[in-house]
Amino acid sequence: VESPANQEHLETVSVESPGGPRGEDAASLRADILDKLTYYVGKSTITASDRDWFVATALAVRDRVVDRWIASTRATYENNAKRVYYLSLEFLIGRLLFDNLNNLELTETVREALQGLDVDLDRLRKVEPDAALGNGGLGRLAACFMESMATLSIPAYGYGIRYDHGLFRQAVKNGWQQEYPEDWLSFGNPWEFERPEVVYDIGFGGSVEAVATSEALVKHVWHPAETVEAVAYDTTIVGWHGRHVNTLRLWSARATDPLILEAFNRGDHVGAFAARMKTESISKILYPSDETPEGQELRLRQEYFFAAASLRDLLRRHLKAYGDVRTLPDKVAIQLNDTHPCIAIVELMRILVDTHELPWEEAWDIVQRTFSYTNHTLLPEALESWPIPLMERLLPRHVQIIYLINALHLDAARRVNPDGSFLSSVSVIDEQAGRRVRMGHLAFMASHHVNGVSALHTDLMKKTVFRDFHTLWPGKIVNKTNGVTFRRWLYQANPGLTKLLVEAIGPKVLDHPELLTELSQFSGDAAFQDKFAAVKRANKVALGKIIREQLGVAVDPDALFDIQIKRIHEYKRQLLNILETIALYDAIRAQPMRDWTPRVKVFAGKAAASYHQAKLIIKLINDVAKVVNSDPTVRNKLKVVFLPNYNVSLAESIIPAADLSEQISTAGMEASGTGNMKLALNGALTIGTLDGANVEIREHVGPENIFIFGLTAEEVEARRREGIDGRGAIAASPQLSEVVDAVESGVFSPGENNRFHNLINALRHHDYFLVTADFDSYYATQRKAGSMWRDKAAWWRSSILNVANMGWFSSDRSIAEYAEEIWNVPVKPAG
Ligand code: GL9
Repeated sequence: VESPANQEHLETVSVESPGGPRGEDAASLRADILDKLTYYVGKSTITASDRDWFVATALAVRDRVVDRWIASTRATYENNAKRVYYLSLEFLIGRLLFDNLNNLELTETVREALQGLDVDLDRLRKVEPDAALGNGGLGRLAACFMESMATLSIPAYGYGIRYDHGLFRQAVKNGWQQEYPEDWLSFGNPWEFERPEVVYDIGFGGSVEAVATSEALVKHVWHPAETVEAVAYDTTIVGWHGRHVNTLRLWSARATDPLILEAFNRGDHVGAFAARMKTESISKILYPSDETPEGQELRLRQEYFFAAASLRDLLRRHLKAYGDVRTLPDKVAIQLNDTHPCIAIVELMRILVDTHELPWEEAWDIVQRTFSYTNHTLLPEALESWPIPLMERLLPRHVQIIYLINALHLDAARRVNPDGSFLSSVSVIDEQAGRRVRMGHLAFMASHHVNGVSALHTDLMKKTVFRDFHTLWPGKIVNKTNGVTFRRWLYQANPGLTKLLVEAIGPKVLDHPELLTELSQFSGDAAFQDKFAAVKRANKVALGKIIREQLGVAVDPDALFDIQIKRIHEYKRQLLNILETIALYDAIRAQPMRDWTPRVKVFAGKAAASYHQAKLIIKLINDVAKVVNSDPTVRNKLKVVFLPNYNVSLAESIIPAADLSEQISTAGMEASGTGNMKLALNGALTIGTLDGANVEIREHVGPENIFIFGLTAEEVEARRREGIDGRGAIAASPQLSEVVDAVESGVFSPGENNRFHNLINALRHHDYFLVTADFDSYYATQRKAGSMWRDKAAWWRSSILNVANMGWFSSDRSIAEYAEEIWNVPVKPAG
């Protein structure tokens, strides 16, 4: 087994003790993998495909998780420990093989086991489909948090939906985005355990009956017209060193059989299945975050379905252990990931009042001591509200409860604020555009803590969306700056850098990322800089290979890799970046012999299917790429690439290869960002606005190691008050004028001059995202970054100092803060 290939891997990857914590040897793992291949997959070594080997390997690895899982669950039960429930409509997990292998410290053992079978682990790694049960940052945060909660030994459960189809697959045809259905389950999912015995009936529609009880009180009984079964599927979440294992429980919708049989027996064969399809559509697809009205009813069904099933499940567990709903807040913390799961608040009230017959005040007190809510955006279109008629039709009892919650809340608000000036602003019911239920308001009043996701975002929450709530409940809003799990985003994604860090600081850095600061002493050391630069170069060569395979474009690994990877959205301003690219292209063409810094501009990201402006930005990037990449005058100085189908796995390949990280949102609009953290952690310097967590990244890495430009959030607000016409800014900037002319005259769309009319028109007359206002400042700052790149010693020093000072952005730190200040549960530090 000591093949040269094996040696190579040992050199780049191994940061673990041989055989993992249990010292298991490769031979026994190999036997197990063969066993799975034969008796589970039903294949021989001769006929097995990579996918078969992947399944066999995953099952053998999963076996090594189960004992720890059972032990963790039992310990929680025996210690009567408080449990944390993380309710989220999105978990953007990605692949799990290396998460499990690395956290169990079995990567090298499995690699060796497979080598004995002539199978390459790195090939198997690539056949695992991404579990893309999320749209972007919010869903990926939930996945990082699950891993950190397991790492810190917090007894936590994630609850969500097992979508048959995750986020769409993006193809780029002729420069345009096209969406294709994603089918991650088509070859089965070896990580999950189906739990056919864990099933709940979830009701919809029907009527509410008021029954008089003996004490002249009224009891409400909801008679749903429709029921859907929620079936549980469990996935294990392994913490670092395999010390603790938690459960991610995802619900799948199933039509109840009697209904179908009845229709079928009536002879309505097609109709029987149509009804079934409608019911089961609840867990068919992940919803895009920016959506059209048509999907509203299905979305509300998804939210209630998963919230109700999760509550039933956690209450069953609680009652079995403690026999009393009144102890719920002592033993349970429920974190609401955005407003999507917030109907759970009303459902818990319904269960406590209608089923357990608790007095209203007592029930409300339990609710308020159990729930907490995370806000992830200030964008008005993302703050959910439901039309009352829709809610009355689907959840009639819940609407009654919401009215009563609101009436009591408004009474209290009136006592604090007798002139009643902000009653309409704090009401749960929005009377502006038809009557709607504001889920954010409901979440705020029902929670003991409400948190933002970066210092700036939390501050803006207090001043904007929740200003009046903040005066009613000062102290309820707290900040919990996001973080990312270093196990995935450093140790797995960048084994070369990880190895270097371990060599420099020692293996303890893997348990204590705050020790990364010890790297600072090497930041100016030429020998260390060389090693550090060599790791980055190797990662860039690897990304270059992907770029060539995907796009047929050759890129120079010694060029500056300038990277913007995230959802395509006007506020994230990919448009600003591509306009600056055009300006640079013009400048190089005007003076081709100047000493330009060679650059590769890398873009990747998906646009919501119905978001036309975002799709047009993708087209512009691709059209610019076509012109630039085929122009011999800029050869070796500028390349532009748009990598299709951005997902967690592609991010793992791009991030370790980044030199410059684009975090250029209009200030005040990006709640936090988490890609910004992953990139800086991997040694990319940030070019960014003072937005979201960029502000805190600057504080940690130091202002001399980050390129900040543009209007601040306050200046953005002031500028918008003056008007958002961009013509003045365009006229004042010769460079921007030239860029706008080029786009308008069809340089990038020969024969179709008006292709980008909508983009240019918005810049001129309605530049809400202030692209024109920030353009010159961005262009100048890009040139500063370009000249620093040429001073290699200065660049690597800064890059090393970025890595050294990013330890604080570990999601272990975020989760430890939630545990202490919000959930009131103990943590066991990693290691
Ligand atoms: C988001 C914010 O926009 C990000 O700035 C933030 O980092 C993440 C996680 O807190 O949450 N809120 C939000 O709705 N999305 C975010 O990324 N959008 C998607 O996930 C698509």
